Amino acid sequence: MTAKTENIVILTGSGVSAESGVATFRDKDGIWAKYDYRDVATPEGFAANPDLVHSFYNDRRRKLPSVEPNAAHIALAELEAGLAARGGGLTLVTQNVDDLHERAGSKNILHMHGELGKATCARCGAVCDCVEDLSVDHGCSVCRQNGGMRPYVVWFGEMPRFMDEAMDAILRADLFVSIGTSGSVYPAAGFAGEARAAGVRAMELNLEPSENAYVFEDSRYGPATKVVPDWVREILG
Ligand code: BJW
Repeated sequence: MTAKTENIVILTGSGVSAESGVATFRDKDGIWAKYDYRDVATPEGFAANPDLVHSFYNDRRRKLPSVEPNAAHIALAELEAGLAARGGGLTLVTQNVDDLHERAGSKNILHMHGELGKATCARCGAVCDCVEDLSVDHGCSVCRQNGGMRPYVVWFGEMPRFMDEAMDAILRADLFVSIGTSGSVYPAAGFAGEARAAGVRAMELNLEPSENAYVFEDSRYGPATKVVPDWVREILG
């Protein structure tokens, strides 16, 4: 792409963290091959069996400190700094609940599906940092009630976070780039179409064509640790 690319919005999915050892969802060995999403990623599943849901997220939270950002996360942080240095900007909208973008140095991040490192109280709405295991006995440090704490993640049927901020950034962008996501979960999967409808160029970087590959004007296929740094070098020159 040769046209001006000073303001970029990037949407990332679990594929960007795959080479760090974080599981994707719909790949052959992905999370949904081991768990039924209705049991662990819906409000109904949580109401039916909160112990199972806490255990599912506790396991994933415990693994976080042992995984490291990879070359793709690092390249995206360098891109943000490089664009800022020449007067542009980058908004990183991530569906991922891990903290690898932060640890790589990205600053302007919107976690639209929440964060594993946080918990929220269903009774008072407080959001707090969470490094330890959660359980049904956990108390809220704000309202002091027990039993309402849940992972700060967005389950199916719940409204993703930062939608207004994400859409505003997309409509102001020169380029929208989707990285490491299958394009099967909405509203994130609809961002590329929204970008195109607003005249914003859209491209995807993924291991293979995503479900909405037809929407993108440009694409690079391969492992994120290869295609993302290569593309960032092109943009930053
Ligand atoms: C690599 C790689 C490497 C591998 N390098 N690439 C019918 C039609 C349309 C929509 C709906 C519908 N029925 C229901 C809906 C809405 C629903 C939805 O989209 N469902 C679809 C499944 C059909 N969406 C919702 O419910 C959302 N909310 C919503 O719509 O609110 C509005 C509303 C509310 C109330 C009433 C009415 C409307 C909420 C969605 C929440 C998603 N939550 C999850 C789990 C929670 C967080 C967690 O536990 O981590 O978020 S599901 C899971 O999927 C997770 C992910 O963020 C999300 C996306 O997955 P992702 O990241 O794309 O992973 P994969 O595995 O799918 O893909 C990985 C990709 O990487 C692949 O392409 C690989 O090739 C690639 N890859 N290795 C580069 N090395």
